[in-house]
Amino acid sequence: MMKKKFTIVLLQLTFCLGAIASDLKTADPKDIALTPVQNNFRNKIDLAGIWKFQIDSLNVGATEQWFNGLNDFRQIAVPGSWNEQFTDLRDYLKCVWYETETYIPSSWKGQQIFIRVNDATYAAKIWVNGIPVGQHEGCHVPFAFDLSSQIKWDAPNRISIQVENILSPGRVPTGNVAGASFQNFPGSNYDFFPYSGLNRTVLLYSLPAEAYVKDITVRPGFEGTTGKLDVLVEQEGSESSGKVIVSGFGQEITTPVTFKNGIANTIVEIPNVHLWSPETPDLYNVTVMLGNDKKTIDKYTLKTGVRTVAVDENHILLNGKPVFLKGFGKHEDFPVIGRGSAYPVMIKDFELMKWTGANSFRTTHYPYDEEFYNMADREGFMIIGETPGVGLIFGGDSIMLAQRQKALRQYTQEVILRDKNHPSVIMWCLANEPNDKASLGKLSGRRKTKAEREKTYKLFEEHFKLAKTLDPTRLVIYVGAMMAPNDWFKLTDVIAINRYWGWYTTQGNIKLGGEVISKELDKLHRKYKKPCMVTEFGADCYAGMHSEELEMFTEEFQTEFIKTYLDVAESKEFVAGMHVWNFADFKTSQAIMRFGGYNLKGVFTRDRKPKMAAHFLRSRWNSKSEELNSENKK
Ligand code: GCB
Repeated sequence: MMKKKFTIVLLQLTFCLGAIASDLKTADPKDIALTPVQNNFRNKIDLAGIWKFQIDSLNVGATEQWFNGLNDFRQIAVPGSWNEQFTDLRDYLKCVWYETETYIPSSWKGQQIFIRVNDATYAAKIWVNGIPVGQHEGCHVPFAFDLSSQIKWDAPNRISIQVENILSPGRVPTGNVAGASFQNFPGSNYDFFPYSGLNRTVLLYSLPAEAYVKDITVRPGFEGTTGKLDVLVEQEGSESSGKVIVSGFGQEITTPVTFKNGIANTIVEIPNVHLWSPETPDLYNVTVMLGNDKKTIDKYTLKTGVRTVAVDENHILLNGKPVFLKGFGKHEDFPVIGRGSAYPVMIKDFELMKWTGANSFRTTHYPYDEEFYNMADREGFMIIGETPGVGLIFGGDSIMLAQRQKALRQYTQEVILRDKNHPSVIMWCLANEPNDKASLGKLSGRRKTKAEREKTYKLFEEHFKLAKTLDPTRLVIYVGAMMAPNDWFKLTDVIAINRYWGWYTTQGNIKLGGEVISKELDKLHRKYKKPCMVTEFGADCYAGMHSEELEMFTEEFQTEFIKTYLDVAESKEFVAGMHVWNFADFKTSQAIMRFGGYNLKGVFTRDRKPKMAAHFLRSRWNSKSEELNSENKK
């Protein structure tokens, strides 16, 4: 009897596991190309609010069919990181389940219904009404699935999302790397807290069933006073005709297009074009309509700008003229919210960046909520858009290495698909401080042989080739620290380095730090003949700590450190940008170097109060002499 019961349970379990493994589709990056919008042809519902939440530390939820309803749940706010909302879950990174219910308006009947999760860090699986929908791996990038066949009409629909953020050497960013130089708890091999869960909103949206615009790629350029927008449209369906309408500044230019195999391409000329720049962040509407004069099937409008980006030996050129990038590396990080989207904080950050006189930032160390890019487009900020490629180690176990390579390829595709039409994004950063060590266990161990180094170079080169193929219009960089050979800079458009001479090395000696960075920049430029940027430099500062003589951790030291680096940059024509690390103090895993579990290199505190360095930057970046200096460099 016992044996029979056991066999039945086993069969049920096998069936259940089988169903889960085979029925969860993997997300198709192509489905995230266009941000869901509301218009006459498309609908969307934002599922932000209070959801049910249950931890599943033994990972039994799928076999016990928690997708049929959570029984022992607490409440959680979405968006938001679970680590900040619960007193007992700060360091918990294993499996959890989220659940919510929603009606789908009957007016959506006959349309294709999708779900879009804007960030589930790190891996997620979705069920709707207990039916498996799909899965995605990777943090801070959206994914979407077609739910049309799983939903119920005239009844609530249960949406169940399982998420886990287990740190692993095979994931990107990497975690729990044995023998890594960075030893902390939780074991992130990166210097920001591994905030987990549904950090951004979840949307339901509908698309016309007959055919819909799946992707629009706008590549801008200009000749003289005429703008040229190369517009590529991809549709899902077999509609043969459509039009592209470009409008703005009193003009409306309509171009009919014909689709062949679902693709249409046209070049729209804009006379007397308004170019996008930090001083004039002028945006055009690009509307794509599917259908003919009698019937419109779908319509999608995006905002974009006309501008070009290039480099010469010394400068980054925006619209053919040198620009100097003044700004910060940042984080999406705030008390209680963790890495969750919080638009008041975002607006405040833009206000504070403008207050300092900054004109750019890098989305360290992952792509941010899409609203950051919309804001930057409108406010005239130049963005270095970064993938989550942090802690990339080009060594160790070959299976893990292959997993990391795969993850970076996927991220590059997802990030470019999502953000390619933003004029504010002038550069892609594929990786922050990749590491070329031979093995994971002995990170400071033996150097690679020449053959091994050549192999790694090829692996890294693949990512640059992919980025340039997907987007030939932007600059592509990686940000180098000491752990990678300099010849990787052969791959980049701009030499970008993170340096802390005077802080982690030559500790406390800012003057010496300044001399070292100066010589290093000269050497790099002499060798590679490319414009250079210091994409990170800074010192931790405990707000309110002071000293008469310069002393580490004080406001005076941080200010002097930043000033010294800016002075060095100002003396060199080929330095095209300086990004202070960091805009604001932020949460990290616990480590001896992270007082209270914070990186204190912010020029603002975590709650956005200015330190002395923020006031210094404000006077420096807004001063006439600074403007003259930037002018002279041109
Ligand atoms: C770096 C990393 C950044 C760290 C920073 C620091 O080079 O890119 O993630 O937070 O140094 O403060 O140590």
